[in-house]
Amino acid sequence: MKLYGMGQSRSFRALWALEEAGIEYDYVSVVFGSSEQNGTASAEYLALNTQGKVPTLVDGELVITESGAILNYIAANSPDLSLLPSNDLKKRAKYDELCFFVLTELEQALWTNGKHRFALPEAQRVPEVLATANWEFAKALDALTPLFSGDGFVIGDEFTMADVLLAHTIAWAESFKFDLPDKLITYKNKMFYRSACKRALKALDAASA
Ligand SMILES: N[C@@H](CCC(=O)N[C@@H](CS)C(=O)NCC(=O)O)C(=O)O
Repeated sequence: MKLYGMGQSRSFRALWALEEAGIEYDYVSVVFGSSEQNGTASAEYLALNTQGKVPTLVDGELVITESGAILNYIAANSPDLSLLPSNDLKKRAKYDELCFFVLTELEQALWTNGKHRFALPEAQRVPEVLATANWEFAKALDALTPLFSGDGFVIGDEFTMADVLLAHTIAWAESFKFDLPDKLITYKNKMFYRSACKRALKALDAASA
């Protein structure tokens, strides 16, 4: 498989997932907004990812461009069957619930904050929206925290791709200097301490060297 990504953006979820899954891959570090080779605005890249975003995963003829879908595809191709609950339907429902919550509630408030501080073209930024985005993030966090023991993994008693998604999103919130409950920080640190995550961080360093 070939993964196109940039640093610890959402593409890091996919890089970490590939390491957890034990799948061989090539990692291509892209340059945002550039129309040069490996730039997200190049015709070659836009042919793979029409939004010019990361991550993009290519497996033969198949191209996938949403981080949640990429994690599930990687897990489904792994010899480690526990990365994506599939036999136990109730466990799978809780896995899907958590992933959709992270992608639609928790992450969106963070992303709105990032878009209106630096990611959108300046003319599109609305600074007044930041207070609302921060309030929405705190609300989503309040909904998550009681459901989450802080010990072990987020779904059942085994590591799944939901842990990649949640831990990456908490790290993102931490880098944006959001207030986070200690138990979420402890959980994120434990997940980032996994050897697969460390290998993914090393692969990033190697790609940018
Ligand atoms: N829903 C997409 C979002 C992808 C996304 O917005 N990626 C950001 C980096 S974290 C990006 O490529 N931004 C560049 C841009 O918006 O031009 C996913 O989860 O994969």
